[in-house]
Amino acid sequence: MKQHEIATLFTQMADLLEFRGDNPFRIRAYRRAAQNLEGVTEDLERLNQEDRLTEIPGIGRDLANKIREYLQRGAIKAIEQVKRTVPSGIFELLEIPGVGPKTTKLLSERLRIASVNQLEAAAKAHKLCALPGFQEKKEQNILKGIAIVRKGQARMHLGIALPLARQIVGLLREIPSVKRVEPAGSLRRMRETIGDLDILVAATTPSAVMKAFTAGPFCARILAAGGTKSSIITPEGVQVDLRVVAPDCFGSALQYFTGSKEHNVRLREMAIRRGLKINEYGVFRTRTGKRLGGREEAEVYGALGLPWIPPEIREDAGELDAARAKRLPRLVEPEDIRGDFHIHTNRSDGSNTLEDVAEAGRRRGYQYLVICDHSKSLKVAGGMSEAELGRQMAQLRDWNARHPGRFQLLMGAEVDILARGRMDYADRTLSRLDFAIGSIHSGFTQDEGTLTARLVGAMRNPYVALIAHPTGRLMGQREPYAVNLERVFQAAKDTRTALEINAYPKRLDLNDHAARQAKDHGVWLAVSTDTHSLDQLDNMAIGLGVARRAWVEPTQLLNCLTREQLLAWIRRKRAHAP
Ligand code: DGT
Ligand code: CA
Ligand code: CA
Ligand code: ZN
Repeated sequence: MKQHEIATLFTQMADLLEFRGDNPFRIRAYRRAAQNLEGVTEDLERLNQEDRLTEIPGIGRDLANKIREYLQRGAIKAIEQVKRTVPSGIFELLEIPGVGPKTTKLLSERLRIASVNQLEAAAKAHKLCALPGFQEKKEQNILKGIAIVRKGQARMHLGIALPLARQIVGLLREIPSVKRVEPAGSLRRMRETIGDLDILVAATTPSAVMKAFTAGPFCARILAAGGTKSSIITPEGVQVDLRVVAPDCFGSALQYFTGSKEHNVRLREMAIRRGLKINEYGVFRTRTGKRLGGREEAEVYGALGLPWIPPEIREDAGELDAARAKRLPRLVEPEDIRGDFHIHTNRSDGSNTLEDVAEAGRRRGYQYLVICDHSKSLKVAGGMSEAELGRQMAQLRDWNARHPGRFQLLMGAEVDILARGRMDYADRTLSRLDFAIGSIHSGFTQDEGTLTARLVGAMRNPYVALIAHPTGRLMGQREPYAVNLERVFQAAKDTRTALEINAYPKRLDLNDHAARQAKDHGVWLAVSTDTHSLDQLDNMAIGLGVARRAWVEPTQLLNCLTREQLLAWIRRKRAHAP
């Protein structure tokens, strides 16, 4: 995780230098270093010990020294110095979507704006319109951006919450008297955003756990510290609630603190009707007070005659009725996943070579990865001409030939959907691919009819197997664009096109709610990670969380097909096309 911290610092440095009007080469060097650091999969400490930091692309002697300094002191002097020359409110301004270093500079020089509040006041008073290049619209966009940032700051996405929770759980497990540790709350349910982390511990001496927790490296501030309950704030500003219970109550406490609140309310009502009482200490007979269980979560559900319900669907959205009728879905599991569909390499805007990506996919035990770099129109992301696509295809076939076996690469492309659903490559080119993805990367502000027609048009193309990130939202940055999802689902069903659950933590697109609707329409779904650097292959777990929250079963998820079945699925779509 150190590489992400350093990459963030380097990006900050580039923004600050740009704000100050520094040398463009220096700015670009920091930006490139930041991007390449995100793609580093080897342990940075080890690279440092072996004096191999300069092997990272874009890292020369000077930047290597800065990385080393960060590994040793947790800070970089040169960056701290530059930071001191800039008012602290400038950092907040740079967080606002659409406000880059150039705009920030202009705002600061012309209007002396140095904080989000000042910017908000100026925009509301229409003072920004006077600036060169500013129009009414941009003023409105800035206000929207401020609202998005404020909304986003209140809750974090799973890409932040999951690694942090894993780290804390790992440290707690090392405390001697600790028997069991599980994250609970919205994180265990894999909600797309998380308010705070809830962690449950079973231990014989709670005081020792509390002490270790509040003295741990992840505790920056203590909000409350009691005998069995405490709340802290981490250095990142995240609240963590810890509960310690006796091992005998772990199951009932886990059930209680996993929620959702609505699910628990319904469950307790069911219990009361059966003469039972459920709380965090166990299941009891109301009349006699006899305890029926609570060590394991399944005992709580079992006492009500119900099968155990997976946390991801505990939202009071029909799961209790389904459990009672013994019709719970058989949710997709990590072991069902045989491949990933949307992988970028350094041919377009990814960080890794095709070889490295292939190795990583094979090591994960997959049967296939679909290599999908950008198509020619998307120049900002290094979109490929037909000739480049041909070279990649040759390289891919060559890799497959040199590595016969269970795992093989499939040739794809993430092809831009242009006006009226025309694709960025001609059908003749698309027909040579194993698997084409259609994506909208332009015209986000078009009206619903236009955007929906583009998606539907793309799905009618026999070679388009999957529509990527169907609503285009980016949490904290961009609202979904206007599409009529009902019509999209219908067209996906009619044309046998799959819809993506993009697992990139800021996207999660389709989201849980829309994915469940798609599933109910009989549409095929595919979880894909949209990997740009190798560690992002792990986001499969997050995408799987969305699929599970959407009640998706293996029979409707493309990832569960073997390679042969997938190729047959593609042939069926092609043959079916109008
Ligand atoms: P969050 O943190 O906003 O993302 O959502 P949760 O679900 O993690 O909510 P949180 O942290 O307030 O509480 C964790 C769990 O504890 C919650 O899912 C259910 C349980 N819980 C908390 N307060 C109550 C309550 O007042 N009544 C009931 N029945 N359960 C509660
Ligand atoms: Ca919580
Ligand atoms: Ca909480
Ligand atoms: Zn992509």
